[in-house]
Amino acid sequence: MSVTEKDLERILEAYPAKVKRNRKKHILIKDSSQEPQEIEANTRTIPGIITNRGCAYAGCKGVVLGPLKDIVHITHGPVGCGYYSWLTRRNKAKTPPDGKNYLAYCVTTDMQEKDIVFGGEKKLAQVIDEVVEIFKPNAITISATCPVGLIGDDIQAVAKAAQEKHGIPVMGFNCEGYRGVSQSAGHHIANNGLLEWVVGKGEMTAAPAKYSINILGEYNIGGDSWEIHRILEEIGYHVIAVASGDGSYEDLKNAHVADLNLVQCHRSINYIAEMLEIKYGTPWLKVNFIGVEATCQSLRDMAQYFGDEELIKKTEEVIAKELARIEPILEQYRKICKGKTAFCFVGGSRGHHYQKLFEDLGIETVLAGYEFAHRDDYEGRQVIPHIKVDADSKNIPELHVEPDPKFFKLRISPEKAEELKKKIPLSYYAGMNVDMKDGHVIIDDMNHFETEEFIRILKPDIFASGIKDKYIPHKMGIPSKQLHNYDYSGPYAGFNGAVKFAQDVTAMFTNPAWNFIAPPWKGKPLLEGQLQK
Ligand code: CFM
Ligand code: HCA
Repeated sequence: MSVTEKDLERILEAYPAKVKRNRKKHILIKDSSQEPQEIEANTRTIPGIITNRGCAYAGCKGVVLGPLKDIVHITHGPVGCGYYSWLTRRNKAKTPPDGKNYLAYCVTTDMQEKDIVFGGEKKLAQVIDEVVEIFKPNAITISATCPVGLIGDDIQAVAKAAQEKHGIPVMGFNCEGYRGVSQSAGHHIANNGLLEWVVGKGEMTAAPAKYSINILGEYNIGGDSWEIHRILEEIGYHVIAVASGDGSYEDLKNAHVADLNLVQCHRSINYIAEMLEIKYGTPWLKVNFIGVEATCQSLRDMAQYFGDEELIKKTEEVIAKELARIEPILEQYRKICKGKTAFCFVGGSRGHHYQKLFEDLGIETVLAGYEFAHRDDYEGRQVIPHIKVDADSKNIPELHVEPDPKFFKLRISPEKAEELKKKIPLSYYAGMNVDMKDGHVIIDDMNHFETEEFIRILKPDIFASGIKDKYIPHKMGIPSKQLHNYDYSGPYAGFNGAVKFAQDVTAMFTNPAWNFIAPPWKGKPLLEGQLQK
């Protein structure tokens, strides 16, 4: 089953002319003879369309800052924003011996009408005092939600005064929901703040061990980063900081001394990776620990980067051991998964990353897309050399960073880093469009109407996406897997994660419940049809 240009035309026909013109630019049928195919991305969703996107606050507080466990994150705004970003993402964290893990708490100023009318600054200052008294955290963040920006509370002034009063870092993030067109703008705001106020503030002046690395853009959803740690530590890497899954203010302060930055989710963290390269000369390497093949490739790229014979040997040993352990298990699941098809529509990197894991199991991704990625996530950085083409980069000012010569001396030259990047295929970040097969659909900011239409045509065996659209395919009789929070499961990263994923999707395919749901196209006429008779 595939989608033709005629099918696409028919789907878009339902829209008013202007909307049709807009949406057409966000949908591609992959055709490698046309490479590079351009797609429109990171532009405003048309009002009235049911999108899966979130807001700048979600990207800043929910995604990038939220997982830092020794910080109390205050949401300044009415209660809903804090409440709905409270634990739903399933970013896990272990409590360290000092007990500083505040992730289970939802701290908000709970603004009321009175605060909206007379201003919320006093209330915010009071909440900070209470937080310091009760928790004594290592740092505090304040994230502003829409009404705060509209009434003009000066959260930066409150943060500054509180920092002086309490003697701990208090960081204000102006991530009001309406900034930018999606959560992507919030990533950028959070990245700027972390580089300005956290990274580089630690005492370390040199890497504490051989092969010291940071893992950027990994959020420990369902325990992913624990599995990645397990593998890396066995090979002999030393992880200084993770941004930001199971991460902490204390670790992130010293991220500037690492030899190499791994970039797992490029979309949410590329700004920090690039600023670290400019300021401290730390090169970054794009990795993907989702999928067996992808994990092996990433480990090999890392070993190549350091170029040490011992490390290359140890990497191969660990890969061989892990594969010998998991391959026979995966082979059992492949018997059921092989030949099935999937839709893979997630935020800004998983729509691409998870195709590798499906592929490991013999499942082909026939439609994929991102909610809020930028063009470079689709087309690849080879094609689009810099993210400045994008809308939110115009709205969110770049943070000005200067090279710090002390750290440059510790590293390989930028020329050598460039040379290495060319040798290591994954480090040149190839986008989704590069990997998808001809005839398959690539779609940006897919909405609920289009979801139904494409399901009707392609009838996938599994639909992978988020909570907002999960029940559309369910009602159509198609199993649906959340790839944001993994429903209640995980980890899905690395070798053990691949096994867990195989087990979960196989259980979905074999669940007899689906036999009791008739998709609408197989059943009775729809209500409208009956009324028209
Ligand atoms: Fe990066 Fe993420 Fe994603 Fe993302 Fe997100 Fe997420 Fe996601 Mo949900 S940071 S872009 S803003 S990989 S929260 S852990 S699952 S949409 S694809
Ligand atoms: C967010 C967080 C989210 C939402 C998931 C979903 C997550 O964007 O604010 O819509 O299912 O991963 O928790 O992406």
